[in-house]
Amino acid sequence: MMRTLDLETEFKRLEDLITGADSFFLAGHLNPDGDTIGSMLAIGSVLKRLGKKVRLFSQDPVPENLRFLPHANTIHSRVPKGKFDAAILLECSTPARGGALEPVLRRCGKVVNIDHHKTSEFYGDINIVEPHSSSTAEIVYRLFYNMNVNMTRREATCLYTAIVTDTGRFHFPATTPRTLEIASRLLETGFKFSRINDLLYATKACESLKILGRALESLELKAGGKLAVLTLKASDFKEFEARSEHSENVINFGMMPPGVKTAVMFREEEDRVSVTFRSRGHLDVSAVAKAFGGGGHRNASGCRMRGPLPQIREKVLSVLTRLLG
Ligand SMILES: [Mn+2]
Repeated sequence: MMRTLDLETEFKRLEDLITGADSFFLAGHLNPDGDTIGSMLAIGSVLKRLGKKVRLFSQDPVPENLRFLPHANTIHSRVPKGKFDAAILLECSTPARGGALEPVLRRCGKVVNIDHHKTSEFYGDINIVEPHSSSTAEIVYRLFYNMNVNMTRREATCLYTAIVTDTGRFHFPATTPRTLEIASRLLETGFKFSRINDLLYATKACESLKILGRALESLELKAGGKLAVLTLKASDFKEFEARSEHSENVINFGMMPPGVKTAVMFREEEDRVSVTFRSRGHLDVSAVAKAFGGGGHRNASGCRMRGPLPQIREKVLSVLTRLLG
């Protein structure tokens, strides 16, 4: 495809833009993750070292577990005033993924789209879209490499965090020999990667641990062991003074019992029930979520439904057991 063949040209055009421009607006997607925040901080830092004026933006706040990243506090959640020579959008399939960016993008000379999602809409003046890349950070690494940037330890920390989180600790299928090679090059800068892993993976709020315990107690296996069901009631959250963010990633534990093909988690909220799905292989849980008004990816999806928990559970479980039967 032309778009893939043009990638090197696009990299070159971005290099030229960086050389010629003085001010940059950087933004990532809503509910930012490690890849978005890490990539943004690394580019921001390199641009500043090149003497550029840089403004970092995320409409939603930086998640608590990523606030240790160098200069994470320089990411603003208020749309800046004034003009910029260029905007660089990270991981936004469309500009709307970044929130209310339109007004500021109109004040930016050029728009650059850097992404590894295949759903990207090529809306930029420059589009560096690499769906086979494990993470946006891998693309950013390549940009720095082409530019002969000597990365600092802090910049390497940001890119490493982006890669390790987006690959699920080098676990997801998008992880390639190249991903590991880049991680290795980043480690060579000498940052304390064991400390970073500790902060990312061995540090958990007490509320999260309590909620995880309650969710695991609720685990049920259905459909001959192919379906795992986790249930969290509103009273569980109340008891531990926990919020819904404390149950993030709990669903993944449902996929652990041998033989499980699909996991579903029900989370009772004030007037709704949030339902999260995971699957391995070909079972498309995005279709299930879509049938109930939600969406997502083939192996990870979710929806929110109105009604009492027992009825919603029954409805969803009957669809899933039928699919797995
Ligand atoms: Mn990503």
